[in-house]
Amino acid sequence: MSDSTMTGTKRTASAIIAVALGIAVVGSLGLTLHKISADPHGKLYATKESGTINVAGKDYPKATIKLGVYADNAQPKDVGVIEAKVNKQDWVHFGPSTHLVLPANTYITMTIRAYDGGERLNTAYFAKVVGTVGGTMNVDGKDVTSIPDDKVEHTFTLHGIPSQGQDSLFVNIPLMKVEEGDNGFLPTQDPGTGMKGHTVTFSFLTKGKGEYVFNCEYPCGDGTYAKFGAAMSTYGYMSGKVTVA
Ligand SMILES: [Cu+2]
Repeated sequence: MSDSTMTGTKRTASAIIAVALGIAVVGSLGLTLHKISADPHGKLYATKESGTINVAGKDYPKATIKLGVYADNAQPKDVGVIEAKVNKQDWVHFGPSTHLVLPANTYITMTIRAYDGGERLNTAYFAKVVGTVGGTMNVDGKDVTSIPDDKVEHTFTLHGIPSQGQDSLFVNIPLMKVEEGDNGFLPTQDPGTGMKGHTVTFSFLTKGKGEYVFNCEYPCGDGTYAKFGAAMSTYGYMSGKVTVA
């Protein structure tokens, strides 16, 4: 049937159907996007500490937060950590949550216990410590400013999204890999992880309120997109949100 033979009623009806279909498509897309961006594990709040610390002549309140990096869903239990919610996919992940909430204008001390193996970074830059107080991080009791770029398991890289009208915040922490032998991971020298990983501690200053993200810059996903697929491109594994509130 050509347009000219279509009656006014029929034309109206097909227009309504087209609009309804459009709403259905956009609506389900919106729901999918909302589901993807929802927090899979809820928020992880930094713990405020008493007292202040003086950095460059200014006093800051203090807060701490702890994260882990695990090779798969079985590893937390293996190393003595109980995860409240197990991930859908059996992938490498940060835990117990990938939505961190930090107080504004505060001296944050973060501890990451990292239990995975690794290889060489694509970009050696991410083997350097960036954005911490003093420019260092502490790895298993030793202060360092970088690690060899072929000893990296993952990175904790915190940054803003361009074009947002908020204070900039950039922190890069390379996480030392656990060496592997023929029968799996070899013991480390770190009693803090029961000799199963590395304990990395660092401090940085938050500025004003804002929404930031963190991700890993070591391509640890599956084969798609040069190892940037799967865990690297799915929210809640190797990336997450950081709300400064
Ligand atoms: Cu990673």
